[in-house]
Amino acid sequence: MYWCVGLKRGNVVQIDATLVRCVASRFAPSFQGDRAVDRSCVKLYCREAGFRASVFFVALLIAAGVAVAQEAASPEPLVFRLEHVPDEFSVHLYIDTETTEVAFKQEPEYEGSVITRGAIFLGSDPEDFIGFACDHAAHKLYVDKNGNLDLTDDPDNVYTSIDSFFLEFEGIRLQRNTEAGVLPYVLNVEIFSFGFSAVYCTAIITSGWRGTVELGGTERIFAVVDNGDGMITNDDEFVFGPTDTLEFANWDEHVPASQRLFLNGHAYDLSFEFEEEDLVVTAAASSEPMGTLNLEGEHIARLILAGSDNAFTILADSLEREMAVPAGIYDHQELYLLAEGGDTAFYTRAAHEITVREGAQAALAMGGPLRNSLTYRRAGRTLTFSHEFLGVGGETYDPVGVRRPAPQVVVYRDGKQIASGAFEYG
Ligand SMILES: [Ca+2]
Ligand SMILES: [Ca+2]
Repeated sequence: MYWCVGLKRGNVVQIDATLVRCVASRFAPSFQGDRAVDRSCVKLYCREAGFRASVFFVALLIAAGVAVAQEAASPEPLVFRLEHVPDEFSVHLYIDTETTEVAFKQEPEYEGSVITRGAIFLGSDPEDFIGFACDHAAHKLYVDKNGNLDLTDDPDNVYTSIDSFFLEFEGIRLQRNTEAGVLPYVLNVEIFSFGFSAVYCTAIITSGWRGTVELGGTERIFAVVDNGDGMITNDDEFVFGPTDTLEFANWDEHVPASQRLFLNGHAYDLSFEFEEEDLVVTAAASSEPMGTLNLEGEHIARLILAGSDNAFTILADSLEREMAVPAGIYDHQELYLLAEGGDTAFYTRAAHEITVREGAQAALAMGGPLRNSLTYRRAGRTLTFSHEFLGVGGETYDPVGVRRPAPQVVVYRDGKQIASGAFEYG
């Protein structure tokens, strides 16, 4: 005799009756296999993993027993191995050339006289920085990779600008001693000087860990970009690769990292462990105290919420007017609105504090419909117009995705056109 068992919506696997009893006794030792024969539907409770699976007994079907053991195990924590990639990302690091005194004990002989010394901060510890010195005339950057304030004792620590005019240094590889062991990071640094004194520097981290995962009911690219301390916290970033659920969103989505993720209605506790150069992510399904977020605006196609203090990072792109979310304080909001017809999207980012309490309702006063707002400023004989898209909470939106022609302004006097112009982007 054969049975059919469905342990996961939309994913039916076929087994025989012997295997049903085997699976049942494995997950619920008190389960009596014979009872299953008398009932049309039996629920198996897994005490160890805390999950519930429904077993539906239906028609005579062909056996495929091995698949069942795998399906039954799916509510176990999911484990993903993400590979280190050196140059996929672009996450800014704090860099300081003014207030942090980097007094090197030993420096190379520079070619020029204009030298910029500074600190690139990795992680959230203010003591944890990488010192560097830039010799502007030579277009060279010296990096104190081992952090001993000696710029002459680090192998492979001199970088030449990739641009003959600007100071742009790429592919700075570091082996960082972190609490999670020695980990690889790759940075790019740019230094701009205006005149003799004003110097502006940027540092981005381009390395991270990336893999394909099945989370929130969808297979997708998932990456973690760590800011250099080997600990994954909300100072870091997650990157979700594009899915086909939103046509406009054909780019990678950066969201604040967290050890708790709520992805399209699925809550996970995440833990991270570095194994050699890989990052192993464990995602355990979790049940959380929930509240309701009322979306007051319309046309919201994607919502990202995040917070500090172990808050969930929420990414939702299938939205209800009343949305169940884990209770918590969310002080980071990002919204994408999709215009009717779906060819133009609008993006906003805000930092309101929204508290969602268990069993209670909270309001998100953001979203469409958008209003056009036109303001002007007069300076002498010149009028400068500004145009903004405003949401229901007064938040401003930028158009993204398909670029439409910029709005035009035409000025008339006594019915006669005297001036016209288009808005610049930004
Ligand atoms: Ca050194
Ligand atoms: Ca970190």
